[in-house]
Amino acid sequence: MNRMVFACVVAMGLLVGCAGPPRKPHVEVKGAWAPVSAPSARVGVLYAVLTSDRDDSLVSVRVPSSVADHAELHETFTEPSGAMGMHMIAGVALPAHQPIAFKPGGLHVMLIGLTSPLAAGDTIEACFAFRRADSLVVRVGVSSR
Ligand SMILES: [Cu+2]
Repeated sequence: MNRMVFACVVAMGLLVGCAGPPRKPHVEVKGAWAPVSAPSARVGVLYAVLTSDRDDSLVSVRVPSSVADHAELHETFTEPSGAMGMHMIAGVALPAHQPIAFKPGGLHVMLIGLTSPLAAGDTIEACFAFRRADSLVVRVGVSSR
């Protein structure tokens, strides 16, 4: 009898140990790059492909004030007239295991108020913040690709 009680206590201890808080998603950011900006440009742009292993969303991207005043999440759209425009969005859904591409003509991170032009070979450290996953600091290379 005593032995059974002991066994149950141990089993419960193991269960509690396994329960813990639910695991956070992990987001992978690949191929981050920024095009070289024109000498007079006051805005720049960042691209990357984000893949989360659980449902999550990107809520913001921050860059050092030495690079730009701030960064915004933008989406490009085509008006019925065929003209292209873009607007700021509050966040980007990252469904589990689905790569979400930030690319020319689509989603992008807009750098507003560049302190100096983005030159080939520069590296920007951008902080990607998510609804659930831990924030990630991503090294973004500037290239003319
Ligand atoms: Cu934009």
